[in-house]
Amino acid sequence: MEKRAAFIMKLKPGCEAEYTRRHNAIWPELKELLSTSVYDYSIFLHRESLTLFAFQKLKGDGGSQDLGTDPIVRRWWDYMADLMEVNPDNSPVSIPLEEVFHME
Ligand code: RM4
Repeated sequence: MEKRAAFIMKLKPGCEAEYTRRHNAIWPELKELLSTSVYDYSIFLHRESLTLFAFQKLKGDGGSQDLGTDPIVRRWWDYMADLMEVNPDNSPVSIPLEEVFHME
């Protein structure tokens, strides 16, 4: 059975354009690493609340937010920390969501 995950993150005010710009130029090495764990990965923005909604399908048990031990992800999180609400270690505050409906 296909595994899916979704979570929300928070953008800082005035950072919308830069967040999109940096993601449009995502590092190839990060994309390659993410692809080992997830696919069909999208992040949507709710502008009014600056809430980022992330959806991804899982190749195994973990998702993108479980890759924090990898130096590439650490470097990316440090790079993005000025744009987002983050934890003390610069990982983005990520709130997992519960799937309540799915239709193939
Ligand atoms: C997000 C956040 C996530 C990462 C994506 C690519 O802003 O840093 O952890 O998987 O970018």
